[in-house]
Amino acid sequence: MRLSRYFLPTLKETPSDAQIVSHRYMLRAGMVRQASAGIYSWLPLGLRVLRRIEQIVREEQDATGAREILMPTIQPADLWRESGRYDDYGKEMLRITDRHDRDMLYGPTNEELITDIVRREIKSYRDLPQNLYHIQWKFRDEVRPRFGVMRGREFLMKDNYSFDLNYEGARHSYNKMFVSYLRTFARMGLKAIPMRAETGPIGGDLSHEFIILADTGESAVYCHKDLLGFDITDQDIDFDADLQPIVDHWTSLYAAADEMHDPDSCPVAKEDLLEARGIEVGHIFYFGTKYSDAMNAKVTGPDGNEVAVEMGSYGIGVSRLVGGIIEASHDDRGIIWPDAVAPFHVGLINLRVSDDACNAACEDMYAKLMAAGIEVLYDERDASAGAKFADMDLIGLPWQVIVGPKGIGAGTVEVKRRATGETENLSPEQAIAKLAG
Ligand code: 5CA
Repeated sequence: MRLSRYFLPTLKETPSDAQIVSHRYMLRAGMVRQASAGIYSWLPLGLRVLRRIEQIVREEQDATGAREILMPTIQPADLWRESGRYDDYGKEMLRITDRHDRDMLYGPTNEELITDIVRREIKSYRDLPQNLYHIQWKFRDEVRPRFGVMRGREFLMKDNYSFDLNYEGARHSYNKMFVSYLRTFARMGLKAIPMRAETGPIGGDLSHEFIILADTGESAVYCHKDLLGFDITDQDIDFDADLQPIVDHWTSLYAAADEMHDPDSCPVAKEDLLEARGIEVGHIFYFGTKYSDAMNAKVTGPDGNEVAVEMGSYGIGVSRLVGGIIEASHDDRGIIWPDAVAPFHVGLINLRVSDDACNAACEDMYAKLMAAGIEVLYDERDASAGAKFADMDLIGLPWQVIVGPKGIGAGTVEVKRRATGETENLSPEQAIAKLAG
């Protein structure tokens, strides 16, 4: 992508209304613009990151055997009257009336709608288990939307719903999501801690939040320091096998929120206890028959009797993750994207667009990197070196290739790793080999 033909409205000044670093950098890097409080437009660079995150989430959901669907954003109120949540949800729910005076709402979550789909189609225990997810915009009319996309009113969520015949099946579905979440966040370059949680308005009696660590996080977390030591992506997981040992292993290392942490009964020895701050990026719930009882979602069991299906729901804050990753990975010059979610892999900087040799070297490099399947953002604007460096550091692509007249004279380009600032002078061929490797 040539920067002069891209839409990247970067800002030099720090926007005054942005309180936290991810919000400031997302505005400054031209990733999003606010449409209304807690409601954002995604500009090209931001959208690329959002899509990357979404795709990792999708791949890891699919790997568990879950099936993707797409439910609408607008839902009929009647389904929520059946579950009793139409009144319970209060002002957080955006209520809409259509031209026929029917009560509708912009979905804050989808338990009711999915239960309606399943109760119509699934009649026998033979059709269970089912595990369906979608990645769709939600709306919650938060009292105080803040921190940019981290606590928005409109936000993108992956929500998955499991349907099982009995508790054992439901527990297995829960464990699948538990393990899948560890992998999902690890693939994004994040350390995520599963923490026993309250169930809130979703209901039920078993729930874990997944917290990524960032000094600026809203929640205080206590856990065993070894929780950060595992790498689950090394393991080949069979999602049909018993996953309880993996879940037990992670939960045995204890993680609790500030409100739930009691120093006197904490099972972790003082020297092993890690006190950190984090951001909730995922939340999983087992709630049994709460919705299936209320909405009459039953199947015929093996004994011929009807039973309400056992359910769970499992959310990931896809748009929140964009901000969360920046909170976890940045410096005072800008964002440092983990490779897996970076909007482009390489930023190619042409330091002198008035110089034929620089242009020729850049064009050649650009063409070859793209031919090698590497995504490149090529800064060929007629701007100062300082402005180009500042923008490239701000938008945080993992690699920079800097091409200037001096280097070209000596037959080299400079390759810089954004995260460490380490640079190397390489021939263009060596640089391509390094970046493609
Ligand atoms: N139905 C369940 C699970 S599918 C549910 O809605 N869970 S939730 O309320 O915990 O939301 C799931 C995830 O969405 C959260 O972990 C969080 O990462 C994200 N999220 C929730 N509220 C917001 C918000 N206002 N802005 C951005 N992300 C949010």
